[in-house]
Amino acid sequence: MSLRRRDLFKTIAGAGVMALAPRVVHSEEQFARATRATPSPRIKDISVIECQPQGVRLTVVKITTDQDGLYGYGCATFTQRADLVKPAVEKYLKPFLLNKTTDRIEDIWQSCYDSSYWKNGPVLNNAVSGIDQALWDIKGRQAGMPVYQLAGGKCREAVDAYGHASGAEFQDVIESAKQYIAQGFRNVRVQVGLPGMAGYGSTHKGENNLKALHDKPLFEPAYDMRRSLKLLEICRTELGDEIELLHDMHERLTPNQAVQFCKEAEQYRMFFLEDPLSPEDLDYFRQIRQNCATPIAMGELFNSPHEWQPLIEQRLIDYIRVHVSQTGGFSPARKIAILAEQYGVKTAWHGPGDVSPVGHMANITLDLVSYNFGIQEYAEFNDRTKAIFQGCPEMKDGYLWVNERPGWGIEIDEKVAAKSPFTASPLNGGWGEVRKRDGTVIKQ
Ligand code: GCO
Ligand code: MG
Repeated sequence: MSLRRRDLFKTIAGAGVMALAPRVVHSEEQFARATRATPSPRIKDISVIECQPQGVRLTVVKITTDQDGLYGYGCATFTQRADLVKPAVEKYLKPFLLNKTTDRIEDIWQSCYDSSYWKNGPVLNNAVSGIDQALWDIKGRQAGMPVYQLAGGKCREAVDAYGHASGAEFQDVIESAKQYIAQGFRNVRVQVGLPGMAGYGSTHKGENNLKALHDKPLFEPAYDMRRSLKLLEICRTELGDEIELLHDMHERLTPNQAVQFCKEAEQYRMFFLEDPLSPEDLDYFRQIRQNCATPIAMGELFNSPHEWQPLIEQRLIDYIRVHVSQTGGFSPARKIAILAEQYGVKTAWHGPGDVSPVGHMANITLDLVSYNFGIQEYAEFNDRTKAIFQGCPEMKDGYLWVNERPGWGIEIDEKVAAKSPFTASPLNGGWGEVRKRDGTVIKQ
């Protein structure tokens, strides 16, 4: 037996791989038989499952292999442009991948990412994410292990999460927060409505005195800034010191207002302030840092390494919170987590309703295996979602628990999914515009 061959033989027989091929290999002959008996699975089909059980469009990619009953699911949800992700998968990635082995996840990720020449856009990244996560699901199913085991195992028992407290008036937000606290949550994101305006995270149907020069949804950033700061003051007083407060600024203020907001908010000792700036204004993070120590979370709109790398490496943020499928899936997100760990930055993956339960399981897997986990955003699954995606992560006392079944642990009932198709909407699931009173369109 040659040296190389002997080393390989030892590896196959080693404890780590035993779980993948639960056969004890004693001789070269047995080795040959074992490897013959377990050929690499090959990609036989790639399909796209679309559904809308909870108001937002969800997209999941399914990879079927040539091995009986071996398949996997990956989240590819980009709800505002959902109809574009499906052809990106079916017309481009599917012909590129058919008959390739499912064994080589990293190689497939790199070659898919590169195959469009132009890259790092939301549609293509989501399509690649669907493939990447489906391959991790398949590998977990082959191993008979949840994906968190393949990524090194748990750093913690369960995942500390935050709920979305909201309301039209300050007291409504306090009541909503108290409901989360009563369920065991230690962390709440608080958002208050703006009378007669289209604020983010909360609605308020009331009137205001502003005369708008248009009939579109209205928003005035300066007013939002003052009302949201008041909310934080009230929450800190009424919810007490033991509760962690979070707030999503949703890139709605001007860069200078964002600096003011973060500076003023410092006194309320928040868990974090989220997305104070838009990706176009990243250089202003330095000004925020120079003015205050409010913890900053950023990144759900990021698609490219050129966006997250400098912020992490220059320690300009405290939490990186990308939308995992927007960055291309579990594989790149794991690399982001590891990069961030080196710089003392924690994770807070984007986890709203427009992430499928498969994607939430990928988030929770990253939360469990990353030492530098910070917090997880939590969105409740309704019964229709749970009927489609069997095995959704469970929430208990403010902690999210991973499903312990192999892969992501989720089975999709496609017949039930077909009963919740994308609903017709004038903008086809896209967002409309929000404008200041003079008619200027603003970021939302
Ligand atoms: C959040 C987000 C979401 C996004 C939504 C866009 O932090 O939860 O900002 O609510 O607005 O995911 O589709
Ligand atoms: Mg957000």
